[in-house]
Amino acid sequence: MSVTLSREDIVRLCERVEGAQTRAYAIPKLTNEYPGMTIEDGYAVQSELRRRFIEQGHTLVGWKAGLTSKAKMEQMGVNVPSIGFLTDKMARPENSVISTSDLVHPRVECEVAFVTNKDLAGPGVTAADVIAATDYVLPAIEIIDSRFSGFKFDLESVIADNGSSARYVGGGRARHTKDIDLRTLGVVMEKNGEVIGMGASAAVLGNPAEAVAMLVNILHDLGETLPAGSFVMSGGITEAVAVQPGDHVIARYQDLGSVSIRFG
Ligand code: 0L1
Ligand code: MG
Repeated sequence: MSVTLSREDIVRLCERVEGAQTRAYAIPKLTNEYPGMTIEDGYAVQSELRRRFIEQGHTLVGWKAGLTSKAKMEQMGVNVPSIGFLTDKMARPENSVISTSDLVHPRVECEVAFVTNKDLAGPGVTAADVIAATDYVLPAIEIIDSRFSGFKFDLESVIADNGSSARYVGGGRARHTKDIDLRTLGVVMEKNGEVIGMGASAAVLGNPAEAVAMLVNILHDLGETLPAGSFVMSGGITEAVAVQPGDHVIARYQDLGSVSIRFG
C-alpha cells in the first residue's frame, strides 16, 4: 500500500478534518467518499494537519499510540495500532474543567505516559530501547473525540482524524521505569464516584513500552523520529468511556498515584 490520494485531495480532506476538530462538529467517515483510501493516505492527511497546526503556532510535544489493546482492536475490527500527534494546545492541567462544548463525542481512557530523554529512531526499535530512552513514566487520562458521525469510522479515517486525539492530562506521581513493573500496573477509573473501568497495563500490547516502540517504528515509516523530551501516551488500558458536562473522572494507578479531570 502507499499514498494514493492526490495532493489536492489530501488538502481537501485535511480541511474537512480540521473544520470538524476546531469547530466541534461531526462529519461522515472519509472513506465514504474515498473508498480506496489507504492507511498511508490517512497518515498523509494527518501529517498535513500537523503541518497546519504548527504553522498556526501549536507546538508539537509528542505522540500517542492508539488502538493498542486487543479489546479495542477487536471493537474496531482492526489488527494494527495507530499513532497520532500531541500538541501543547491539547494539554490540560490536572483537575481542571474541560469544556465539552469544544468537543463532539468526548470519551476518556486511562494510559501510561512516557517522557523520553534520548532520541529514538526506527526501524527495529524495541521495548528495551524505549525503556533505555525513558526519563520517567506518569499516569495520564486521554480525552479522545472521534469526529465521525455515530462513531462510524474505519482505521484510515481515524488516522486522518489524528487518532481521535483531543485533550490529555498528565499527573499523579512520575516514576523511573526501574522502580516499577511496567506490565502489571493496575488502574481503576471512577466517574462521579462510581467505578467504571479497571485494568492492568499489560492490556497495552503486553507492555506499554512495546506500544511506544511500535510508535517509533511507525514514525520511521513516516520519515520521522522521536526526539528526546517527547511526551508519549502509550494507549488505553481501560475501555473508552463517554463523558458529559458535570462529570468528574479520576484514574487511580498502582504505584503512580492518581489523575483527575472535570467536564463542564
Ligand atoms: O486513543 C486511541 O486508542 C484511538 C482511538 C481511535 C478510535 C476511537 O475514537 O475510539
Ligand atoms: Mg488513547
